[in-house]
Amino acid sequence: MSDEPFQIRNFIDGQFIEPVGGKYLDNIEPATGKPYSQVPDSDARDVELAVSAAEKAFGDWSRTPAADRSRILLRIADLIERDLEKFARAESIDTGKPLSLARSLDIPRAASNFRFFATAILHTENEAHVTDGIAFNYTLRQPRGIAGLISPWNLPLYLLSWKIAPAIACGNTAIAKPSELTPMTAYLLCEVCREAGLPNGVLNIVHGTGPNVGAAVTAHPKIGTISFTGGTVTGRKVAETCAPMFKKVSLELGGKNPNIVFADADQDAAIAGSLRSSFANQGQVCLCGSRVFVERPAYKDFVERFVEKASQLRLGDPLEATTDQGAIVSKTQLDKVKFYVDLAQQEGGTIALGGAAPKPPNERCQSGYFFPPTVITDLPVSCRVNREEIFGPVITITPFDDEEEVIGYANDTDYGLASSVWTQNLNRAHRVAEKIHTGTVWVNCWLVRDLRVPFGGMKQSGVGREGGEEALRFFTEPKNVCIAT
Ligand code: TXE
Repeated sequence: MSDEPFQIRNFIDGQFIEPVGGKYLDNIEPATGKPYSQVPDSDARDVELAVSAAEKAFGDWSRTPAADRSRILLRIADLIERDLEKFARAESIDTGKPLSLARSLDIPRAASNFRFFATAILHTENEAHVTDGIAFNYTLRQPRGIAGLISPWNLPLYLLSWKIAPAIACGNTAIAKPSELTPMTAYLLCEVCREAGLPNGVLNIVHGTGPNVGAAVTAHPKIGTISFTGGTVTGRKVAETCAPMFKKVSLELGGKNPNIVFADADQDAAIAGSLRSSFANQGQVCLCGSRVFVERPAYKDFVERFVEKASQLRLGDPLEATTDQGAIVSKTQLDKVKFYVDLAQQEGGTIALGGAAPKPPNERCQSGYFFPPTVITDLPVSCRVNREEIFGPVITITPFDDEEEVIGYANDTDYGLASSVWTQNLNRAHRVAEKIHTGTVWVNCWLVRDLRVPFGGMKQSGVGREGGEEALRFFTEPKNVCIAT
């Protein structure tokens, strides 16, 4: 075993190659705070190589029959499942999330993303319209060309596959830029794609920072379609670059999601569901319900029981089987979480649970980035902690007195990604779901995902929808052919 850290390579034209500039960044393991590998610090020159490869591959790939594209994507899904443990371990080490979560959620969902789109393209329907006595119109949905796919660090393989699968299933070629914080599973995916027989240049992965590589992908004139998932601040930069170039853009951004618990709800289910929606992946999921609102008659009991359950979540080394709460992805993100907990106390909040960095879970994790599940009460609804995305294991719980009041609270945010409503009153469930301004409303559940439904946010949570038919429409260009009769 050499002393040199393992160096990830870019994957361009079916080959693993060094960055043109020969520079690398340390890839830090969140659980230890120490580098465990290196990732290419690529730049626009590497993006140019990837564009050439994607351009060269587009002709044949776009003309490949859907059944053949489907077969390759199904093979990719099978190989991800074959190598599940290898992917899950890499994901856990890279992100700090519990290995159990990577094994049960992230990696299986990545395989299902490939499988879903591999079969979806076999059943697409194209419209036809007869203009009486004059013409016959039909719609051709054609691949758009090279797609630029930029993904974040929180669900690395899950969100990257959510973009790669539909993009290439539709006959496009792709240049993907994973987060520089969590590159490992993207690297392993390239090995699997090559083994599955994906032709060279169909998928190219260029590793590196946002400003050096992400910005180059976004600005490249030959990359006409951009699918971005990340923070709202960065999403705005992507949109500003794409707008004057008339690129097709999908933005899946941040959230500050309401989780509303009515007094008539099944409180056991609401508490169990709220624990997951509050602290899954250390609260680093854009869909987490970080603003909990509880109807006053149930409020005191909910807070007591929720805090008790949350105190039992086991914070530990992500690689240990008993761990429920792993490490925060980076020192930067940990500092952001600590900042908001301090701010909450300045804004008058009460720390009902957590609130301070814990002792390291073991010797190996002495210098890791850990923060316990934290519950804050007694905050004003419109304070900064209740308006700004924290993206960590920190939630607020606030009482409310009636439906109109809580809908006002829920909608009083710049975001509009997702929400949960817990009630056993069916009429109220439909009424509230209709009035909440979010792209997804879960009733008596959270993170139940059906890949056929449109998925995305309103307001500053994003533009466009991914998933299902929406994704197939996003990654294709409809052309109307009108034939005079
Ligand atoms: O996101 P960034 P980060 C939120 C969350 C988090 C914040 C920042 O609040 O604290 O975003 O997280 C690439 N042009 N979400 O730093 O910076 C970057 O390299 C093109 C919500 O991860 O948006 C990475 O690959 N690309 C989100 C990707 O963009 C650029 C999940 C995301 O990085 C770029 C993650 C640029 N100028 C964070 N700058 C969600 N909705 O799930 C950076 N990138």
